[in-house]
Amino acid sequence: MIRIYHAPRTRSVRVIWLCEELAIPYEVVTIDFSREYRASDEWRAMHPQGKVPVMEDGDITIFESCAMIQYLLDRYGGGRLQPQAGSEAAAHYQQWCWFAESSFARPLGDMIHHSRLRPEHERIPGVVEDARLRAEPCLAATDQHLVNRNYLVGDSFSGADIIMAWTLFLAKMLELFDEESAPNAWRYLANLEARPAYQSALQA
Ligand SMILES: N[C@@H](CCC(=O)N[C@@H](CS)C(=O)NCC(=O)O)C(=O)O
Repeated sequence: MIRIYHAPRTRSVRVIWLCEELAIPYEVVTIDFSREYRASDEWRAMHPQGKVPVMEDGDITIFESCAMIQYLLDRYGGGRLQPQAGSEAAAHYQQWCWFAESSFARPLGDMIHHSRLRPEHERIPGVVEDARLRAEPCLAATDQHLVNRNYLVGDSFSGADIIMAWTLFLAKMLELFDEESAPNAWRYLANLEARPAYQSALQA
């Protein structure tokens, strides 16, 4: 059984969402997202940075949400929700997966740390402004790519959209864009958020 260590409104939603899309059984273990618990030896043994999510499948334990997405697609997807390995579409699929988490989500994480997660005395206001400037070109590139498109790659929904949706969710939460400033990203996110599998994942 796949076990997903989860905290509401975190990247574990990506993993639950994918399990729902693929209709594969999984179990959710909701963890205490407090700083104290995440710094505990118990949780550090699960995740080296004390973050969420973590996933187990039998003897396999994985941290990093995008690795979980790729593992689940490769192991249980049966060719669904990702292009054929080695194809041109797969190159773009990989590009958008990595862009969404390693380039776009990174400054958003800095903003969240220095405006919400850290205690006041550890926050550096300049980091928030710098991160906003780093996030803006990522948002613009995403919005531009989505002109006349419903999905990142080709005409079909894929794992890349699950990854990007959560990044855009964070950007929206941080009020980095709205319907006027990035209309294509806004429409794209609204369409993805309407998917029943996403709605189920939000209830976890
Ligand atoms: N690249 C990691 C990022 C994990 C991450 O930043 N998780 C957030 C919740 S969505 C977290 O645990 N934040 C707490 C912290 O950074 O201390 C992944 O995709 O799993």
